[in-house]
Amino acid sequence: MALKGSQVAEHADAESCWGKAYDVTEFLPDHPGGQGVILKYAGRDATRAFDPVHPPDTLGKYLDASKHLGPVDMATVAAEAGEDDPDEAERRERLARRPLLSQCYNLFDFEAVARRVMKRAAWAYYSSAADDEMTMRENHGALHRVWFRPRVLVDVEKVDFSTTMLGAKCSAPFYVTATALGKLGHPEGEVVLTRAARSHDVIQMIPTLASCSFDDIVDARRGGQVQWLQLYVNKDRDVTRRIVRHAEARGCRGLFITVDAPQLGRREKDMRSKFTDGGSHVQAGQDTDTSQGAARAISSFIDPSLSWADVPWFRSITAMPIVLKGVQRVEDVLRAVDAGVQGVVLSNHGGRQLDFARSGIEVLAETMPVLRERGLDRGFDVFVDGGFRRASDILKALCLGATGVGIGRPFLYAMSAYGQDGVERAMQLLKDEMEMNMRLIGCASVGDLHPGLVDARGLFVHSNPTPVDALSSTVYDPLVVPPQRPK
Ligand code: 173
Repeated sequence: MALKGSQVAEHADAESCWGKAYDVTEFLPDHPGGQGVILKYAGRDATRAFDPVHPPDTLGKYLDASKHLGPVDMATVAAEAGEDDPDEAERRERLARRPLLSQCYNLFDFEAVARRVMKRAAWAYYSSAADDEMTMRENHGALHRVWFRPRVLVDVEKVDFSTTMLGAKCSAPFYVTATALGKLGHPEGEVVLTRAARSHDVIQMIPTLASCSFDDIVDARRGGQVQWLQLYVNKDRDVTRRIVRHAEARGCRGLFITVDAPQLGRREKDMRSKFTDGGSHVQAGQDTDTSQGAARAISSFIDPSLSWADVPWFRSITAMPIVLKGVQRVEDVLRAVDAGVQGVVLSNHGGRQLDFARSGIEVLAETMPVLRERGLDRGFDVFVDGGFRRASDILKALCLGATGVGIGRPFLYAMSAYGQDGVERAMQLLKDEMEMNMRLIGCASVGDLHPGLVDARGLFVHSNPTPVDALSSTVYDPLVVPPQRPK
């Protein structure tokens, strides 16, 4: 039952527990995600479906003010679409019966729980990666090719793994890296990560495409808590300048410019889950392209013409340290040094962009000897992310010369499954592992870690690149030898 403008107007003095009504009739054909998904929610409360996948200013920006009909009494609105859905009822049952938080002992446990309790489309969005997902798997697999060469008989009674990143002190050598659309996993979104990061004195990188507004995420900060901004560069440089200056004015202590996403990768799990979304059949037979999904639609502002020539401009508009996020070869690290930025993140975007991009840990092992040889390794921060799940993984990167390690999906999974408590436990588990492993390696502080403590020779050998479950093997029709002729 659609809400009438006149009905809404009667309640113009309503307060906070009231929702808002919009007339999107004329906008329907222009919706980048297709009409079907809007029609599915017509006359119902669409807040929970809308919020996670639309930046907070979307309605203000794309829907004329005359279509903002005003507040509406939620008690008179039909239930959310999906509440009568048996799959959803089963999911809620699984959520209610999920393991106790105390039964999660490592970051993989959160992933396993999240997979069972998250909404299907949200899980598909977070977990998916580009093409055959080779790089996503390689990210973690590569860490299995680095082994320790521990020292013994070192006094490790006291272990200190606090460190400094871009000049800011933090309690551990990992940070919460930027990931988009936090409300897909938790109704409160990224501020949950902010609160957990605060209680652990861990740095948080705020994503451009957060579900919460930038100011909400900054407002959730307390005391001297450190935040950085991850930036997708807008084609409209005035918009970009405004975002950067605002972040600086609000106290962000680093600007991480994403350089690995001139176009968003194709993540097929994500695309398929959108395609089978209940609303999509409304468009059956029409030529509307829903396969792009929300992520591609909301990323259309990203400037694919961004180049090295733009770096001086960024340096001119901000005093924040600038870090290029998504660098994938030593030649480009050297270029970044020349360009006068303060660091790089060796990253392939969690395997979500170029499939067969090498792991960050491999690029790190390629990079650091060159930087050291040229005396460029001091005062230039080299971060790495992708596939890190254990403190031992993080320690391997630190031994090879990384300043810090970004953790993305695992904190999203912990948040999706258990909220703030989950993220805090995930951070604590990493710290517990860190303390133990530092002792066992024979290092009392981060400054004691060095390349001699690892054997990384296997890192560059991609000897078994095809997983047994690869699509190519699933669809492969084996060759056959000629059969015997019948009698
Ligand atoms: O990896 C991503 O999904 C990502 O960076 C992104 C980019 C644009 C919109 C949504 C997500």
